[in-house]
Amino acid sequence: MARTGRFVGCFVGSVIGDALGAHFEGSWETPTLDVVQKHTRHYLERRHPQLPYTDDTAMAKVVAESLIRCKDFDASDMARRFCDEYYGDKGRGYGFNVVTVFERWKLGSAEERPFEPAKLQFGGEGSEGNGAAMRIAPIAIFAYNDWKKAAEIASGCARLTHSHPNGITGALLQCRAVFQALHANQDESQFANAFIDDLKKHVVQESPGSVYDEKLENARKLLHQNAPPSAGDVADNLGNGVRAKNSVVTAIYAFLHACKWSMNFRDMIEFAISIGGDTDTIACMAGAIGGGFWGIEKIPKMWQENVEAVDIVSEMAEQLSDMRST
Ligand code: R7I
Ligand code: MG
Ligand code: MG
Repeated sequence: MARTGRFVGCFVGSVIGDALGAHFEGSWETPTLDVVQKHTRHYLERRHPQLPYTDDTAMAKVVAESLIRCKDFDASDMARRFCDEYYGDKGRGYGFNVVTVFERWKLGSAEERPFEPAKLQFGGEGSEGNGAAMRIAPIAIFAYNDWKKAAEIASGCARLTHSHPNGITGALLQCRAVFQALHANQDESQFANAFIDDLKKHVVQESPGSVYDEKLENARKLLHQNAPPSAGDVADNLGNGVRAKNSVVTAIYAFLHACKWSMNFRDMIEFAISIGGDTDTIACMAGAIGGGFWGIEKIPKMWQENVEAVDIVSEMAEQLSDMRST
């Protein structure tokens, strides 16, 4: 498959996961797969008014715009753009606390001290929300041929809003998962172990004592089961919450689960949403990995038609990948 199809699939996959998953985000009751499919398949039948994306995509678009304009990571530029995006379009369902970072930037620190507001979050501990991980896809596309560069940008971009180590490592894990998916051999259907080993080698070993080691081992155990675990088992073992430690490995698992059990992009997104909790973000992150692996051709056309901004992010993915191609 042409590599462009993977880049476009990656960004589009993340937006589709976000928009389809948003309907169930934070539902009191976890939706059953049947209930999820009633929602998602409605958007496969015919054209509808487009489903809106949420903050996950709003922020990823900003990351892409800033990289395209600056041709590299520029913390002040990205902070200013996050701030402008939020104040221009507040109703996208942003995390409760990240808004404080935007407020402080607006008071004047975006240009001079872009990293300072994030350090004040949660009494100085920094946020460990999944907001840095959910917006990582454009970085993996931009630096797809250079992991060191991808990790450097992912870490800088994360620290703008999430200074807690779990927030940053979560973003790096998701970045490495997307990076791997963009490079993976399509014929490899049995690669779960190698995929997890790679994440440990490139990300977790760099952050000793991180909670992610245990999470990845839990994911490995689930993947070794003889029958597919239920979405409820996945939520119990890996989490489904808004903190990065409770959702990043969950999304990575959803992708590996789909590979192991011969599911396609559609099935993976529906399974990811049925895990419940932070459904837009888990499906968004799984969508970026799966979309990067299977490519745009394998993402249902009607979902592409029925989700907002798919055309915009497709164009961005092409631009980002062209910038550093060798
Ligand atoms: O991480 P963030 O951008 O939120 C992203 C989530 C996604 O699900 C989006 O779809 C959207 O719905 O929001 O925003 P933050 O406000 O930094 O973090 C999100 C939430 O995580 C916070 O509001 C807290 O509930 C929780 N959280 C923490 N709670 C206690 N202590 C994050 N870090 C901490 C912490 O250190
Ligand atoms: Mg959201
Ligand atoms: Mg969410």
